Amino acid sequence: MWHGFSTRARTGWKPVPHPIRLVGSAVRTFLSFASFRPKRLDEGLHATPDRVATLNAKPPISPLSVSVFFPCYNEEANVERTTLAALKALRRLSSDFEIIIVNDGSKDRTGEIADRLSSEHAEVRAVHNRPNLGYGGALQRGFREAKKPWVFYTDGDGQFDFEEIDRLLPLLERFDIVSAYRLNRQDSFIRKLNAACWTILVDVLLGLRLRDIDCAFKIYPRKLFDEIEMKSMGALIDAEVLGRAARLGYTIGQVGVHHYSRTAGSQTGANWRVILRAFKELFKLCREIRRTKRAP
Ligand SMILES: Nc1nc2c(ncn2[C@@H]2O[C@H](COP(=O)(O)OP(=O)(O)OP(=O)(O)O)[C@@H](O)[C@H]2O)c(=O)[nH]1
Ligand SMILES: [Mg+2]
Repeated sequence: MWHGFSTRARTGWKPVPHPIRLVGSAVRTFLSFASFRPKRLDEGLHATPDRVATLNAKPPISPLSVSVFFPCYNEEANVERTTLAALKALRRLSSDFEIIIVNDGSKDRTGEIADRLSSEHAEVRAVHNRPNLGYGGALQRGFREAKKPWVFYTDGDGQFDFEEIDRLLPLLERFDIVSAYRLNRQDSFIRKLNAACWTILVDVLLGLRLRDIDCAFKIYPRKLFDEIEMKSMGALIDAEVLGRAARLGYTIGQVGVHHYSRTAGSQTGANWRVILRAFKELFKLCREIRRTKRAP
């Protein structure tokens, strides 16, 4: 007779109410994943002295040389404002920067506006995915297009304040990557709850210790993108890049930044298709990352 997942069948324990059995099996699954991965990400993954030396050979933080990009899908109402805000903040911060607008196959006038901004400002470049490749495809394009030793990205819809890049920079003295978290996330309760569960799941599965994996306010060393192969075309891209980087021994610092409501354009991030695709990609990614060799 098949006993399914009954604890009693395998251990001889007394019958317990069904919900408790379910919780027990969830805890066991959690522990088996949790024990699989390293615990202290912030301290690196048992890196050898050679590896530490390579990681420490970081590009200078001052003066900062940085590529900044933002993905835009149907952001005709936001792209100009976002680009001008980026220009203002970066002119203050650095004399060596480029801004890349990644127009992800928009169906509205985003591409046209991006091209105009690019012709008006020498620091601005517009690249176009045709057709739309999804959030992951847009981020991949941005990472690949970046030419400067540091790469910063945020969203193109103006939900973050470029002036807060300042907050990330001091952490680059101690960490290889800085990934911000939203101090006052401007989303519905349900969306925040979904995001919290998603973060716990991704942290457990990928061995990360991050508060807000999907916060679109991060800075990476450019060389990371020569070392990893990115595959996610959807919302999993943030988890993929961070998970692969951690596996290679990169350390990740975190800092809070402010988050603002969307003032124009339409919301797509909470779309069911986006969420289902992220789950599917997550389980595939976990299998794949586990197969890659960890930093020695
Ligand atoms: N959803 C989505 N966004 C894309 C895509 N390609 C680029 N983007 C851009 O990625 C950024 C994040 O998407 P959003 O739809 O704002 O996602 P979100 O911030 O989670 O949700 P909102 O509350 O709608 O702002 C925006 O700047 C989009 O323009 C795509 O294919 N789908
Ligand atoms: Mg948004």
